Amino acid sequence: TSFLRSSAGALRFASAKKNPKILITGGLGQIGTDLSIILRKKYGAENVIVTDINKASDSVLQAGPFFHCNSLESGRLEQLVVDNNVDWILHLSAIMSVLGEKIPHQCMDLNIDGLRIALEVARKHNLRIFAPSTMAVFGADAGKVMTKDDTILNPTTIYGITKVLLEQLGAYYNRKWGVDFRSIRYPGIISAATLPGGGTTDYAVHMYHYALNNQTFNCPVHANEPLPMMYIDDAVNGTVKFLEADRSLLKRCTYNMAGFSFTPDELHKSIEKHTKLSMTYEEGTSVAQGIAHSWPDSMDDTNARNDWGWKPEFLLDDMTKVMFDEIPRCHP
Ligand code: AKB
Repeated sequence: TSFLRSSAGALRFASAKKNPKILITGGLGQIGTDLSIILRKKYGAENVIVTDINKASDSVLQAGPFFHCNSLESGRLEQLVVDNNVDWILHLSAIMSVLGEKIPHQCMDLNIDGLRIALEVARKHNLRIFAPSTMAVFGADAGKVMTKDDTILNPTTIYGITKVLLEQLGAYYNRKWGVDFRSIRYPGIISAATLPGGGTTDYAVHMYHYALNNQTFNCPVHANEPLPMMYIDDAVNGTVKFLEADRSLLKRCTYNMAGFSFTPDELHKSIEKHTKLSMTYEEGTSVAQGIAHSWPDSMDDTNARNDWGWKPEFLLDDMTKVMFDEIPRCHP
């Protein structure tokens, strides 16, 4: 039981409200698609508002409230928050690593200005705000193996730089104004429902699709380059656990969250336990390979496990099995 001060200055009784009202930006993306499903199951469809700059499909429109929202339009986000009496913002819209290197200015606009707008709305209206970080905050000098929460953050990509800023700015809003800012450093996320766009770790999702379509995959990442990865069910279940954790349990705003690590060659072998996949590898150092090599091989998530009970369930072969069931179901 606690008292929160609303934007109008009135005291409201926080525990009286059973289900939080949640607004997701970038809700049609890889994390938002699956996260909104599980949050709607828990809290009711009407309590989870999905927003995105892209047009929603008929099935999305039928699943619950959807609003068009460009995260760079501050008035729009604030209006949606006020009109719908929102308690939590999950600010997911962002441009990822490989795309960010192609369009760095748009990456800075969306990842920095979009975040600043969302944090201001959270501050003004006393909201809990979650915004994802990533292993891309680490550079080659962070320590490759079991990279810790607290280490040197010298990212090489503009995406990684914007995410270091996200972590720092969120922590500042928390210190200065008591904003309940929370963030997770995700590894590469593998999912069936949507194709990720513009990331270094996208290669792994593409391998499943190429295997199912009987096509040869030309991998941009070297066969023996390990990267931390995670199956989407672990990512969204862990995220919900983190969002629901009592703030008093959290000893930091941002946590590493790890699943398992693999190389393209190890994923190839896991896929070939089910079906043949013909593969070639790009010659030399592609943009994705350069980025992948600057990231950790594995991440230490002891703090997330100890502070709020994070525990992944999927290993590589479990994930491969589910992906081969889920991709045909999601894309008939
Ligand atoms: C990317 O590859 O850019 C993302 C990430 C690890 O943040 N999937």
